[in-house]
Amino acid sequence: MSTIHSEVTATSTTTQSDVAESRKGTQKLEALQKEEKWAQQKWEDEKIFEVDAPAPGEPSPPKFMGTFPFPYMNGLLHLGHSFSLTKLDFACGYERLQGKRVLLPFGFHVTGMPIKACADKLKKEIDKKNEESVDPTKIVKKHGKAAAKKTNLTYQFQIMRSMGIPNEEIKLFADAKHWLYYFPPGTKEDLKDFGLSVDWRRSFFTTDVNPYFDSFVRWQFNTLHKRADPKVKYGERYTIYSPLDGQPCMDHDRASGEGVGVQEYTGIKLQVLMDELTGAEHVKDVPVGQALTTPEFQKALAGRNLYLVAGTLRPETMYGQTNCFAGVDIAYGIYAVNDKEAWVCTPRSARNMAFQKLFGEPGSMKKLGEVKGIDLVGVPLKAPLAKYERVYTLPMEGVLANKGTGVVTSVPCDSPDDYITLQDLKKKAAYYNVQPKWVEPFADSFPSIIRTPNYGDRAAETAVKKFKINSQKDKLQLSEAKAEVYKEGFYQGTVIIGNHAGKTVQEAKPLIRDELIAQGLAFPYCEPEGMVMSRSGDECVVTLAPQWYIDYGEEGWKKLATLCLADMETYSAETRHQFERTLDWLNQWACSRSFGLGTRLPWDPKYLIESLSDSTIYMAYYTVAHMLQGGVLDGSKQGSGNIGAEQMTDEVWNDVLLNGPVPETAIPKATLEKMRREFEYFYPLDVRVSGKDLVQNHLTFFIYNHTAIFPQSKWPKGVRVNGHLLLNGEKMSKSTGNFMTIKDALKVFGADATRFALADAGDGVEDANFVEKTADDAILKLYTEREWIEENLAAIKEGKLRTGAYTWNDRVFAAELDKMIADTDAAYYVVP
Ligand code: A2H
Repeated sequence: MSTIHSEVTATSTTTQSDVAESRKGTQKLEALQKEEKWAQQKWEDEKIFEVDAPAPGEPSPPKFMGTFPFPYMNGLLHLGHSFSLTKLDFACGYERLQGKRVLLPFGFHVTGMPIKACADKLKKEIDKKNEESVDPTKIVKKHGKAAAKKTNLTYQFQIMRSMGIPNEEIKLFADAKHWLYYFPPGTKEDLKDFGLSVDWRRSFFTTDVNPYFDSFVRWQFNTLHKRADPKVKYGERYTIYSPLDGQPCMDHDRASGEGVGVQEYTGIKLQVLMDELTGAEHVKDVPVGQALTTPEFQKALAGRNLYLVAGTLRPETMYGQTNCFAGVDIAYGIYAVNDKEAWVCTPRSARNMAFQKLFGEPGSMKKLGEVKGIDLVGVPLKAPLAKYERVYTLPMEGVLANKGTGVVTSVPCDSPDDYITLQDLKKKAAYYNVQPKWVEPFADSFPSIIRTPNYGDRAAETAVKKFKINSQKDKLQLSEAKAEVYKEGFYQGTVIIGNHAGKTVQEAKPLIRDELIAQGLAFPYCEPEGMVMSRSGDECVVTLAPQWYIDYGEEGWKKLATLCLADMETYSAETRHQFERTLDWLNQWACSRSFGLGTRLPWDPKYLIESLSDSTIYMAYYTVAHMLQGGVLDGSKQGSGNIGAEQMTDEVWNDVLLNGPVPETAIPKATLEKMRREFEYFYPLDVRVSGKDLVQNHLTFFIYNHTAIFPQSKWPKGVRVNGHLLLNGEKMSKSTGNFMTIKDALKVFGADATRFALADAGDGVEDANFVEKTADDAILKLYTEREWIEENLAAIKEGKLRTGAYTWNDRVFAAELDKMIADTDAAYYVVP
């Protein structure tokens, strides 16, 4: 790092003048930091960022309220947070200069699993340490770093240490509550040092540890639930789930796979023609499916019908099946479904099926045997809806073990992959002992299923020719062809075969799927769209579980959200598009959990409300927080309203935030009126500033919930999102060491120079870049500026400066300032 700070720790090879130079550098930094402290103290003493709504009869200036999504407090804030924060803080500064009364409140989020999971992990490590009497760091030494890395094993103890927590304090973090009293106050101090213009009286942290915030979230959920058209409902839903944690694994609970949703397949059951495996005419030249005919396996199978189950996204094409593909190297399991059926699929997909209750009790599975893909080649099958009496299992190179069931049913008419593989097999029949009679009768004479305007009735074949695909090895062209054919078929295709001939693909697809399922020829199968790992190190599955969910995506509600978005300032067209896309696909969201920290569901208190759901309208809480909680984050002291948390009933919240009927309460009327005034004055929220990755969940939830709870006049007015922050042109990452916390930056550059470099880092939704050299240069420039100001102040004092009418130069200078002001206005009042 080429920072002034690190230069001070010069090595012996540095010359005297270097040392002097760098010391001078630190002196400058220290002088600036001293002044920052002085100014920050003055702001605090004079309470300049503490603002209230005007009292009745007082003049009412225009207001501005801006917020930043309260950060999750399992560690310190980094430069990326501070980057988004400056966007908000600068805007607030600008609005203050416009004469507005500006509110910038700041809260801390501790809801959810991660803190609890880390605390529990630490507790386990400490218990183990006591047992084994070894230091946790020695465990790594003992088992080796490589082994630890391989198993993705990082000790919580080490993580705590890397966050700068002294060894002797680490054990305290085995209690989840300790985190709440460590990171939020520490972060508050860092942000004060950063010079953030916050009204700290209104700060709080979440969960039922804070009884005031808890009452607010309970009111919010009751409001969503107790209404003619409830927004919170109960029912079985597909959801990403961690078997190890025994509960849904939402975005915030994931070590990887944030934003990964549920992929819904149709599982097609291709029945193994067991009687034909031995001796039948078409398999007699080569042994086929021997693993399936052993006495041991037959005994385990106990007369069950055996099926290869294929995952497909195109159930409407099943009329065109010509064969089934397996990956030769894939290890398949054979699982009992009940006492009549057994299925062949990958163990990973079986685990998903088990949690979707396809094998009986959730999570239960009975494995009857194993078979390698190569041993399935040639196995004859009965494929539902296919025109052939029997089709064969063939080898395919591109079958992935970690997608679907690892079994692919082949439709050469509409799948370029299937078409080209079949052609390849036709050319080199000896491949894996594939017999020509398993391929030839199918490779060219397959039926047409779907008519398309641009690709005809054999879309896959047309695309393979168009993209000049010669074999399965032309992966790039194949993936292009696949995308084209899929689009063409789905949006413009018409089914030309079977019961639904004449219908569009979009109409026919769900009908054919439902029929296949009703006839027992197929089943719904889901899995995560990509790998999702929980923070407890478990590979997640999709489960079907009864749960409380928020009914996002419901048509009427979606309309309101769309209306809200239409009136919102998004500061860039790209952000608006991202919101529109999210509104398109976002639907039901599981909001109840059984593990972690948070507020309990008021009507079903065995559940906690998950972390993205208790944080959608809390900006309204800021408007009255200071009257409830006496400046303490956990609400353990009463605030200026002298109100007990138990007095904050739903009726009182209704009165304060929704102008509801007068509640029966001991809270004085004047106090309620003052709270209402605070809310009415500062709400709606003018801008929410955040990183762009929150559009797809939090920020869209924020829109939805505002429209469900508040009248239109209180809907949010703006969201501004920014890109990620690079550090010196590289991605910030703890593991590579290219990482900086706000605390570090303040030590190395001080607040002002850090803010200069952040201001210079970028403005749009693309990635921004924090350059340390810019911060270093800012230190020098600020110092020079300070010297110049001091000199001139002294000169004024001594009467050395010219007075009188402006000269031409003065006028040029004044005009330059005016231009800058006009430019600033133009930049803040964005014209879309
Ligand atoms: B589709 P997505 Cl007609 N490895 O079904 C490789 N491919 C696999 C697979 C695996 N483990 N599991 C499923 N698939 C294929 C029919 C079909 C499909 C037609 C046209 C296009 C098409 C007949 N094959 O898929 O990556 C299956 O082939 C193109 C989208 O999850 C499944 O649907 O999008 C599709 O890939 C799922 O791929």
